[in-house]
Amino acid sequence: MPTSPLRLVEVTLREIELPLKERFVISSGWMENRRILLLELRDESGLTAWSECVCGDLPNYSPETVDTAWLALRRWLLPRILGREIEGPGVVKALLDDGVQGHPMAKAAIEMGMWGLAAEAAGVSLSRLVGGTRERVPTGISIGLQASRAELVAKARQAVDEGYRKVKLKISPEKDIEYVAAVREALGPRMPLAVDANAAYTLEASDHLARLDAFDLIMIEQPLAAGDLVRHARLQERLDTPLCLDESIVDPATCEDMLALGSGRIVNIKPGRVGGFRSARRIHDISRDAGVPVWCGGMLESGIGRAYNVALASMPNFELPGDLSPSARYWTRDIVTPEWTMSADGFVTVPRDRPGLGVEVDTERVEALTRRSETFAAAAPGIPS
Ligand code: OSB
Ligand code: MG
Repeated sequence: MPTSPLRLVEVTLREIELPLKERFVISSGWMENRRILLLELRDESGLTAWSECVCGDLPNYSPETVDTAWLALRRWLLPRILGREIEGPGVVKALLDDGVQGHPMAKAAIEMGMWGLAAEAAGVSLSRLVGGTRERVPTGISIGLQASRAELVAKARQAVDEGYRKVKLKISPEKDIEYVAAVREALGPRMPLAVDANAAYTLEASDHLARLDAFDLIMIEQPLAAGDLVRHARLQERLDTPLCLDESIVDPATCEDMLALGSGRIVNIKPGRVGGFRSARRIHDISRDAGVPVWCGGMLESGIGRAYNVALASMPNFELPGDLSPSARYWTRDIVTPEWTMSADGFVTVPRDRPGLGVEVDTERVEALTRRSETFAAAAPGIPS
């Protein structure tokens, strides 16, 4: 869909603190009071869009954090975008990559915000702008590591009762086989079940991981380290269960490498992790052409980040349920209206007939939750170069 040029005149960075209903534990760390970095972008015609930088507080999932992203945005990334005439959101990633290595989540926050702004400007939904076709997207839950098998089973049962179409369990070397066995036993053979190790294993654990084949899992997500594409391929040869890569897929090239090496058979796409929608859409297309299904992962986003994930997940090759839980799973109250909800049969409706993100940001609540903010303006706003 063609869009008209954009020129950003002002961007406000804000850090808010939003307490999760319960602590979320993964093999590499945990989150409780979610520190969330939000961007509010304004273009020369006065349109605004919000976006979310999905980094966490600590560099356990990826090297980036809220603090490194703030620094990268203010020092290197915003200065090269502010005030510049930009053809469309599709060119933003290349502008941000020129001379700046890494920082994909910081880059994605700007890039996705530009998609949001472009959707506003064109008067279409983000879903339509990115080429989404689904009216509603199937939803899965990601359940953090629990203190006991009984607690995990209770959480998994509750998720099934709520209508979730996929249950993903976090695992670690201390909490894997017995935990998965207990949940498979409780949910029966038909419930789509997956596990996510967040890179907690090494290739030496191959025999141990092969025991997971007994539970008919739809995938094992990221068992080995992010850079271990060759080792994932070795492991995949040993396992019947498909491997899915999350941390490893940082751009379209790593997705191609995964396919060439046979490092996995499913891709988790998180637009923040890959530097934004342009890369996410290319990974979607590359995977589709290879017959590899993708699904949309989550980073415990607020309702703002969720709007982007839901729009992306409405694209055709997002065949598996995404980690797109409704607002109430994470927060006592979200920062958008309406909040994101899930139907009793486990779908989130894509707001295809509302322009832009499809939700309103509760700016008063955001203000009340703000811990710091900083506004950056273009040197000569609105003056054509
Ligand atoms: O590995 O998918 C992951 C949350 C934080 C960091 C990494 C991951 C996750 C999740 C949460 O699994 C999914 C969600 O947002 O519901
Ligand atoms: Mg994961």
